[in-house]
Amino acid sequence: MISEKMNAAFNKQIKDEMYSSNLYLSMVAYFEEVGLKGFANWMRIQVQEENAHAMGLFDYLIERDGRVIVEAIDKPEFEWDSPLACFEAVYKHEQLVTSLINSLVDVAEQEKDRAAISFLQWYIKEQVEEEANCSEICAKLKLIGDDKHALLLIDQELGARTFVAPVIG
Ligand code: OFO
Repeated sequence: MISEKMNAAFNKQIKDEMYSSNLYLSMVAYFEEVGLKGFANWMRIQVQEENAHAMGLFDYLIERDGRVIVEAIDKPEFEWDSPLACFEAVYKHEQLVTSLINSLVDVAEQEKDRAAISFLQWYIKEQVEEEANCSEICAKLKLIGDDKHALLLIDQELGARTFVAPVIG
């Protein structure tokens, strides 16, 4: 069993992960529109990762005899001035998600839900990786400035990213 408060907090996080998925899907469309297929590929994989994060919480809630309520998701942004502006938005968003995961752990601690605290450790570690990945790409984009040739090299590099289904929990 899971407490009502914990159940509601999990449902909110499922919604927030699905928002992340939609935000990155919107970024796929942006990168496709500007002809950066490698960046678009990186974002497509990010969409799959966010779906996996949401489903990890979804399945966990069911396993704990909770009740999943699928909530409406806000419309994400869809326009950015440059690849750097887009990745800065990703970085900012992932920092927000880190704070949301921390708040979810706070609820688990208040509820003395040891099982949820243990399960959520995976998400805490994942956020470190999520922030590091986009911060690294932001740094590269800042470094190259207006160099289009270097941008295409980064595009090629990001085009090689493949999806590896995460083992959550
Ligand atoms: Fe689910 O980690 Fe990004 O948002």
